[in-house]
Amino acid sequence: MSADRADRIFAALDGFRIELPSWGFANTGTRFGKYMQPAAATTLEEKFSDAAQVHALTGACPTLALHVRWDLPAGVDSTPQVAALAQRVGIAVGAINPNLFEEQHYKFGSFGNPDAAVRERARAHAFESVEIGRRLGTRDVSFWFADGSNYPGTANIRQRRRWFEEALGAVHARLGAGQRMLVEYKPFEPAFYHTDIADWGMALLLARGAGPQARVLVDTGHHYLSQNIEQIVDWLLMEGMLGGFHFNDRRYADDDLTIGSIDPYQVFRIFREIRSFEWETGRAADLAYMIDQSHNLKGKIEAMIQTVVFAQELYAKASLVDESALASAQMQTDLVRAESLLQDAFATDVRPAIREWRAARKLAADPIDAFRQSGYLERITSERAARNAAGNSSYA
Ligand code: LRH
Ligand code: MN
Repeated sequence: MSADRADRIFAALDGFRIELPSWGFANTGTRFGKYMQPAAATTLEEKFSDAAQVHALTGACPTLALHVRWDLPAGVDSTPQVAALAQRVGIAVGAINPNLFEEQHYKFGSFGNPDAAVRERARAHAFESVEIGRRLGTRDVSFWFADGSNYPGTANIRQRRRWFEEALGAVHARLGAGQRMLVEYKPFEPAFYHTDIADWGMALLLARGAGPQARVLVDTGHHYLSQNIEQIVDWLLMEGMLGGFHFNDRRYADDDLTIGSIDPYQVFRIFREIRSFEWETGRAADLAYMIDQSHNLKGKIEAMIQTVVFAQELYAKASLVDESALASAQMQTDLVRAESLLQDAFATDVRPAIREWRAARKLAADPIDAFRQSGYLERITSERAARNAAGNSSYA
């Protein structure tokens, strides 16, 4: 590989950071059961400890996203303990994700619930989540809503939009100067007739309506299979409304599989559009790269290491595209030349250069192998197995 290409990869990796989800280390399941892993994390301490392992081995994930009800049982009163833990472990707190789903009172929605008392409770949780973020000094409060309906005619879609606009505006008013609110869309699940924030356009209008510190979050698993996600990314970038990503992979729906396990070219195309936007505008896009996966069958820490390593490889490949050569090929409608600039970069084996980057940054050449040699898994398995064995794995 030429020195210039190796330099591009080194520069790209030095600037690449991806945030880990605390819930990716915990025993999560599907509708058809939860398979308990003896080494899975249950306490926030364990989630931070596992995240520190992944960061120590990959050098690319210094922050951990938290889900309020799952990680801060005492809400805002948990913040001093969380701040101390993050300090001690050396992993900073990342995006704060409110839980506006799961609890019984959210059966018919949260911000979109016809019951004003429930909408009030949802607002209170959202306000507390903003306050948690402010006290922990984190930037993003990341909102996803399960709100929607299962049967035609059972929900007033226009009225629910008006309730969302009011509530999101009220939340925005609570943001501190350095905070952002991210609005995540999803076309379906758990609602199977309509979802109140179902696509990028709805999220864009609601975020823009909420205020200048609101942005749209793109979860790669939240699209119909035939949608062109990188085109949506380009439109949101041009609107200045793209806040970040939840990366994962899928074969069918919101499968939350590990990045690149099904369609690695998809994430490559997204990274490439972002780098093309940065090349065109001459400025870095202000984006939060985050992982949102649930590891039901793979070992959770190995799945996370594999995910970060693969994201680094795809980002490195995207950095190899010569954007100026591509721009002229596009203008000359030299389709084959243009396409091959992407395919050549994607087909480039960047792993030797990444191993050199790891060595130069005093990181393990092979993070998965280093993890397997570390004995960490054996240690936490003996510490956690008894409690995880007691865990409830049934759906019903
Ligand atoms: C919803 C979602 C959302 C999270 C949840 C864990 O599907 O993508 O981002 O709150 O997964
Ligand atoms: Mn998500």
